[in-house]
Amino acid sequence: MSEKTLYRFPEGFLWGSSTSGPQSEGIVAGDGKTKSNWDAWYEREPERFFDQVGPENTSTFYQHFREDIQLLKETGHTVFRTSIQWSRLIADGTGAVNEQAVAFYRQVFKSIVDEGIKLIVNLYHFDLPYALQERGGWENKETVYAYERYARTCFDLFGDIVDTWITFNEPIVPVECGYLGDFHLPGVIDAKAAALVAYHTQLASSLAVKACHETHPDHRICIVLNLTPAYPRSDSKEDQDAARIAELFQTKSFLDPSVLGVYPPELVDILKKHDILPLATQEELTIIKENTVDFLGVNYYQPLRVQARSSQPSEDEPLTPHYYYEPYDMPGKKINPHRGWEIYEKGIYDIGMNLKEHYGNIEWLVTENGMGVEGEDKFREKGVIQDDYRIDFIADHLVELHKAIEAGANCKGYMLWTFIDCWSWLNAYKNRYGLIELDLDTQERTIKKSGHWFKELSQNNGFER
Ligand code: BGP
Repeated sequence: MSEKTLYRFPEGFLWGSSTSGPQSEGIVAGDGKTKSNWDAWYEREPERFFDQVGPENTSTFYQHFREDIQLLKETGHTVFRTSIQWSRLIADGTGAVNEQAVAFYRQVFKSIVDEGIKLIVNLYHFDLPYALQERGGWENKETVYAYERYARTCFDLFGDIVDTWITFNEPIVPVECGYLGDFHLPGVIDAKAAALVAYHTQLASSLAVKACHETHPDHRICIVLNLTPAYPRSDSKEDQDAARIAELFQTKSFLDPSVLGVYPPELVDILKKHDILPLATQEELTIIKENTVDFLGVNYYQPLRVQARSSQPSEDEPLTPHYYYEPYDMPGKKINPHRGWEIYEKGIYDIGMNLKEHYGNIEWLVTENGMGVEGEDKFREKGVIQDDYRIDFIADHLVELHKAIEAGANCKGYMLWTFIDCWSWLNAYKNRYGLIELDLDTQERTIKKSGHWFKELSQNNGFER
């Protein structure tokens, strides 16, 4: 029999999971929540959502948070991240503060902290108050300043309980899915708007960092990015160029200004060439320069594989990132068939090395990684879902993370997506990600095999295999 290896993590390494307000809280009559972009979209086109399950039916954390926080303990959490819903806290994004929401979030945050769990609170997880979307959303600079006010309000209202914050989750996703595709509102193809939305989001993030440091100098604040490395099909110059440009759009567009305080010159040149460079004032660029994040959250699910284009762009081809590269469907890749995402564990090691070598070895946490699986019911034995595939998925990634830490990566924790099966945007409840099963009919919660395994992982600060 081959000998087992022990993967022990550095002392104080954090173990836990992430969720978001819009994916977990749900809506209860009389709770004072106003409409978000997701609520409005579901009202308009429920058929776009898997099984027509919309955002009001998310995993009822609003009613069950006490029980859920106990479940965090039972699954070994030492860290937990959720988000405040802007549309719940501030009527239509700029109106009165909803006192019921204040009471709700204070109770939730206090209960988590009282359990000795490190709490990280995100201000924005794809959920814009719809009233702001109707006035142009992130294309309108008004949204930037409304967000800054919202961030300051959160620091004021909750800063006595919460000391670790996130400005945005995966800000490139609403840009790609809403302005270069139709998976988020407004669902248009408009590269100029995409560039403007990305710039305004970055400015808002930097303003939140500034506000946090001004009002609570002892607090720490980060941005969460999906730092998917871009891997070229081959060593050819064309494929290498494709990968470099893919990274400019997909990762460096937020990573560089957030961590280094400046945009990559090559990205600026490309946007200039296409005449879509957003107008930025010197004052705004100084805000971005002077207000970089204290640490990074990294979401990692899949690599980005690219190749050079097979044909030249036509005259009237609209500008999208694919103007410069094509996705590469690598033969023989390992895949999660339910989500259609490649599984490539080494990506997490490469992220760690990239941050070490090019971003001053900034401190980071894995803030999302996980495996969404459809039809988990068939894995039930004696009432418990035997999700060995999830345990293997986590362990395989942790082996690479461990290697990265040994090679000097400054990673301080691992957070799974997610602790309980939750609603996932257009996919609603199609793919289940949780350590805990959620019965949609009864709202009953049952720990899966992975939840018990995760507790041991946390208690032992590592695992053997
Ligand atoms: C991330 C989001 C999460 C979550 C996760 C899983 O990009 O930050 O909100 O949804 O992906 O993806 P999906 O729900 O699309 O399967």
